[in-house]
Amino acid sequence: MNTDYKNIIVESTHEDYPHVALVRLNRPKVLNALSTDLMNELSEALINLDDDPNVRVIILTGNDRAFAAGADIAQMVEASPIDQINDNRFRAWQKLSLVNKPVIAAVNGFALGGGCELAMHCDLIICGDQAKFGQPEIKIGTTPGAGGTQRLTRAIGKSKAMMMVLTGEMIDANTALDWGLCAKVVPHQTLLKETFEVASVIANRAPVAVRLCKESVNKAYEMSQSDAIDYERRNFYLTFSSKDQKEGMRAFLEKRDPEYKGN
Ligand code: CO8
Repeated sequence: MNTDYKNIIVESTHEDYPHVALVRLNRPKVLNALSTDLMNELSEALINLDDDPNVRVIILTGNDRAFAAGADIAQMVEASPIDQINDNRFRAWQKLSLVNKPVIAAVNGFALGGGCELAMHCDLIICGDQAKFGQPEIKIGTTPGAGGTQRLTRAIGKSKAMMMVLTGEMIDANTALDWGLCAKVVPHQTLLKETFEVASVIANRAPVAVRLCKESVNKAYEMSQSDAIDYERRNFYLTFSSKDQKEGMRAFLEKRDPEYKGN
């Protein structure tokens, strides 16, 4: 594992929460603006954690002030379309979609523009009560570019997504909860602890089934419902080739806790 990152901090596993890794965006002076270098480091780190057999769940976070305030405006302001193409900035974003383990966004402060898109790239969002979400690109003369118009619309519906994208105004944590953008709002001081608790529940489930659940839920966005239900059923059948399925069901019948090995 490369620990020599300049824009992120990686903790492979947390001592109190085995199997849960933490990745922190770390450009505090610019509210964790998502430069190309940061995104390249992030995608490399997440792929490495995905390959690490000790890791079962990954938490992605920022700091108290910002999860991330968007793409790095200073890096983009004078760019031409060809500069944008040659920068290959979206290759890193595409790599994020290759991560098979659950990634939880723990959001305190601003999640704006690319920061909101990055949170939505994660499998679920838990936020502190001071968090603010928004797609403010319209205020600086551009549009969301890393999936914001699509993921936001699927998460909260057309009318609310239009309001956010066309006005560029932020919503607060409780609105994000009401609208279904995030799964849980917690006191901002305890965000990481609460997120680790959720992550460790998932980390104690059968890893193969966790992976297949993630795949099946994600198919809800990409396939017709009947095809996705068929896909889900095949994943259900597939779990019956795992030792963990036998362990899980036997443990239930024997009234003991299961011991999952990830096979
Ligand atoms: N890029 C670069 N620098 C930033 C960014 C950013 N996105 N956001 C904040 N900063 C910098 C500020 O310039 C400032 O730097 P300095 O201290 O040197 O002046 C520092 O961070 C602190 O920011 P503020 O002084 O502005 O702090 P405030 O508390 O007054 O305001 C806000 C906080 C409201 C978050 C404000 O900083 C803001 O509006 N930021 C910009 C938000 C924005 O427009 N985001 C969208 C960017 S475009 C985008 O994300 C497109 C995504 C498309 C693809 C993704 C590819 C990676």
